[in-house]
Amino acid sequence: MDTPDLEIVAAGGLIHRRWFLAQTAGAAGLVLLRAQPALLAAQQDVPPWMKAPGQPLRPYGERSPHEAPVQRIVNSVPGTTGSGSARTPLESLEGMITPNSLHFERSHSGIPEIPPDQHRLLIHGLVDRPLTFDLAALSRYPLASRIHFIECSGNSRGLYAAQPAQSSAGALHGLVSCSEWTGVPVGTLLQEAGVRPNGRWLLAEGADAAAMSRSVPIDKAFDDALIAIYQNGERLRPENGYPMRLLLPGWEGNTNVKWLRRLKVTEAPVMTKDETSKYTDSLPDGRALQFTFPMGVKSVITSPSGGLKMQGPGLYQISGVAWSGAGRVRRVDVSADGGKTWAPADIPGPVLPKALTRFRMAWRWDGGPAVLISRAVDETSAVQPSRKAFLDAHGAAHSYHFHGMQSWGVSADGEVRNVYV
Ligand SMILES: Nc1nc2c(c(=O)[nH]1)N[C@H]1C(S)=C(S)[C@@H](COP(=O)(O)O)O[C@H]1N2
Ligand SMILES: [Mo]
Repeated sequence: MDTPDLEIVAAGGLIHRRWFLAQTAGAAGLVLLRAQPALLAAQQDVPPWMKAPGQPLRPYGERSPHEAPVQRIVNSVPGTTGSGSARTPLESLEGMITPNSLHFERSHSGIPEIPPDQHRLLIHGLVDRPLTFDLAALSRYPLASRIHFIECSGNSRGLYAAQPAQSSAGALHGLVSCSEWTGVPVGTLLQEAGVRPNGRWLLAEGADAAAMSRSVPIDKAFDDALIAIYQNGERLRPENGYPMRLLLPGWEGNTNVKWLRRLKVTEAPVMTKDETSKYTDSLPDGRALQFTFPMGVKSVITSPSGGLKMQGPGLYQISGVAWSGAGRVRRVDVSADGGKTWAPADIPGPVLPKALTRFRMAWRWDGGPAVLISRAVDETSAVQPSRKAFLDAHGAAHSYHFHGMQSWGVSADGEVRNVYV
């Protein structure tokens, strides 16, 4: 199946990213991955689904029943209703967009069932004119559409464990998803309300039973914050904040307040329960950092993934996602030998700021043990740290904002496992 002109760029069989260009350009000397010999006879048989008309048209789409095993990974806190999270099965998805039905969910007190005509957003506090908006009013403002990830700052927390947890990419890292969000820039609404000169922060409050609330510096609101009312073209899903949520691109998931009902302009942070009891970062000297807003530069290999089995030696396409709360992903390096040698992955694009970015790398697996790692670099030149470097810098009590590298060990029998290097 292989041809001799594969350009090996790093140990363990990593192949130069030019290989992808050659493939998509249809260049001569194509290296076919897994094409089967033509089964002409089989194509001449008329399958049952060609012998009668198919299913009726549907008013709202459903995926193929054969894809039903692709599910969010649900973990609710025992003894609560709806408190917990459901992770995106990253290993089952491709590209950069998360379908709405598989966007991760994280809720502190269940998903409120909100009739849109009974929901209001109030803007008050240090403003000249307090204002309220309903969904219909918001929908008439000039809308902006932007593709951004949301990542919970508790994502990848499993990597703090002393022993590597045996999980899939989604179970480990699936508290990140990426959508096209459409809504009204928060700055537009604040301008209409007229922020007083001493207005420096916003209190954002949700309409759930937790009244989840966070303080947000007002500069972020005027920079790129949205009141999102559409998600991938349709209205938000209830679990993602219907009818409206705050979207703070690149900032820790928790600040993206769902079911948004109030923005109060204040002089200083309000110190809500959600920002004092959680989401602070312990330091090795016992102190703690509060308000770590942008999410660090990060990448995850989603294929292969823990829990999957390799199909024998040969050519594979390593695939993964990278992102940064600081802007665009500039480069992703991949290693197949546990970090001794690296080569840049192919980034086919689009590459958008604060959005999941797909990378791929061709790999000839020789059937021996290998350790696959990815490392992202963003446009500010921030480099994703190794797990060890991240833990050394933050100390044992830290439990949020993990963005160190993760490694998949591939054994000779084809098992893929989370390993520490
Ligand atoms: N009102 C409200 N907003 C909320 C939450 C919540 O429980 N209530 N959870 C927060 C957390 S911790 C995260 S990570 C994100 C998750 O957004 P998603 O559920 O749309 O993925 O929403 C945030 N906004
Ligand atoms: Mo979160």
